[in-house]
Amino acid sequence: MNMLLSILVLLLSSTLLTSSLPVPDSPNPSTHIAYAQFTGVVTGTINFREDGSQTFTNVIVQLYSGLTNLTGQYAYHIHQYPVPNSGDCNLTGGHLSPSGYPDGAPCDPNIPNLCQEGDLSGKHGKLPGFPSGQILYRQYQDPYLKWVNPTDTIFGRSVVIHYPNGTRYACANIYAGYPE
Ligand SMILES: [Cu+2]
Repeated sequence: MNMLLSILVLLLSSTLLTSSLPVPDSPNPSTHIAYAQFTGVVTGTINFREDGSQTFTNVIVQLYSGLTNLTGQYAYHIHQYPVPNSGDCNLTGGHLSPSGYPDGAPCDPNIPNLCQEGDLSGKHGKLPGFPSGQILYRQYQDPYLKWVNPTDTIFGRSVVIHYPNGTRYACANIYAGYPE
């Protein structure tokens, strides 16, 4: 019993010791975090977070409802402009493309450097329709999204999800930080 107790004390103290040590931080902790929150015909969030070495952005797509065409594939992109107060997705301009590739230019996921930066589904695949009660989850790393330069950054843009026939279906602004 005494031995058990001393083991317990040892475990506890080592836990305390471990937790009181400074946590090593990455050399360049990222402040580049953003999200788009869908609250209309589509619900869910897309989170963007640049890694500490600033070489890629980690993207997490989590949708809860709205992609109701179960046999369809939904394209989605970062568009140039934020969604206006009217909520009209048609007023968000074309795709974010600092490299200058035009909308409609082919995007081969095997040659993503030739894709528009904002063409998320071109580079990483379209989103499938899914039944209610399920969650659609996608996670990937994208080295082409930019954060700093005002003409390149994803801050202040929007994400548009297109219906399988191509029409703009849902849109949400990209804001800094995490959703509340
Ligand atoms: Cu689009």
